[in-house]
Amino acid sequence: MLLKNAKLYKQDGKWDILITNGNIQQISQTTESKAEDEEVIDLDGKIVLPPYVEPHIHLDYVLTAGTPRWNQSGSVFEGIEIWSERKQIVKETKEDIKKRAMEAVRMQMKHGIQHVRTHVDVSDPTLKGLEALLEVKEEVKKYMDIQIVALPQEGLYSKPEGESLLRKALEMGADVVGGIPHYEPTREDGVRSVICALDLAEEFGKLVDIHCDEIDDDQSRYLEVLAAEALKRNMGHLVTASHTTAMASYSNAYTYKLFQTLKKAGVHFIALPKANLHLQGRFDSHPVRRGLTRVKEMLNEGINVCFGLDSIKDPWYPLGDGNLMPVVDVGLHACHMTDHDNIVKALDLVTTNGARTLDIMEKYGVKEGNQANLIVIDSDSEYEAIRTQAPVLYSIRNGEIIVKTEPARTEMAL
Ligand code: 17E
Ligand code: FE2
Repeated sequence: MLLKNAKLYKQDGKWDILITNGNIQQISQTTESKAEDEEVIDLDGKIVLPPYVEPHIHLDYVLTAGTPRWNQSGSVFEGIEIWSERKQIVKETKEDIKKRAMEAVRMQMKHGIQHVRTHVDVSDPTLKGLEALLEVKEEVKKYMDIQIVALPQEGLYSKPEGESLLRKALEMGADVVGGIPHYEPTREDGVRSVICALDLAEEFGKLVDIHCDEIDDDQSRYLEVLAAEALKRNMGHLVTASHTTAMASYSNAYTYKLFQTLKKAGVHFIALPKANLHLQGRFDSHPVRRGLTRVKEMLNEGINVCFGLDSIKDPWYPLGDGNLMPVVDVGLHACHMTDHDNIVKALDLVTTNGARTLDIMEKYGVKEGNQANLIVIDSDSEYEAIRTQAPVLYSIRNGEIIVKTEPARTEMAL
């Protein structure tokens, strides 16, 4: 396959991308198609990027909002209560969970995502959510790479079997150790849960991704524990802090100190702008806090931050269709990143920065010699791609077109 006249993301000029045997053989400005029957697609200057990365979603929760009830307060904690009730009331089979997850994977695929990190609730002693997602991971691997985080959603120390379930989940094949320290009964339990996650990650050779300080409480400071411990163990590059919304409420003086540890530790951050604008500030009267982590400030300090969606119609968040473009749009607004420089590099937040977080950089990127995994979006400039929320025209994986979308056409009198 030959992709002609591509604009490579953040590069000038028009490029031809020659794909053979599923790999990017050559990227040059003068490629002639070699074989007679070569499929040639003229991209007419449209942007080619590596596939989008969804670093944080809960595929076992998708499409469950409203059963058994809707989240009235809109808070994180009511979401956890509803999910816990649902597990008692709605007796789903593994197949039911797979069906919902598969629907969500197809939404993500349509929007150019080929790498996903999903959390899965391992508070449920049957671990059927994990079984379901392990099967989904295997069944969709031709189209999507999925990493699975074992998340003790109801807290590691709220039940005696918490730790053994987490350990079992890792033995069964979860890729990443999760945690939720701000939900543990006491501060000490929260600290213990972070240490436990790092211990298990070292023991099993896994990554770490903690739901960390997803609360509007300036006293919620598990991030410093996670980062300092990761630094001591020299494993910061394998560790991710998700949400970290309490950082929006920390004083600037404390944040200054915290950033010194974060920079040394090299931990990754996932901000979930749509989900957390919805979930946070729910206990405030005006002025209502936005409750988003300090994305711009961390990026300016060289700390890796990416964006994710978190939810598709679940007890925490009622909307979402798998598309990361609106997440980028909302995130830029909410984080005061609507300056020109941040707009033109915004797609980093859902490509390279996500890939760094998932620790997949070795194979990621539109480069000669890499597997031909890429997307084409309907825009010829980085700036316009963000302004117009450019849709994905092609998603190509291993040299094959796995998604093709015709742009919508409108006729107008003017
Ligand atoms: N679980 C949690 O603790 N927080 C969230 N935002 C979601 C699930 C979606
Ligand atoms: Fe989450």
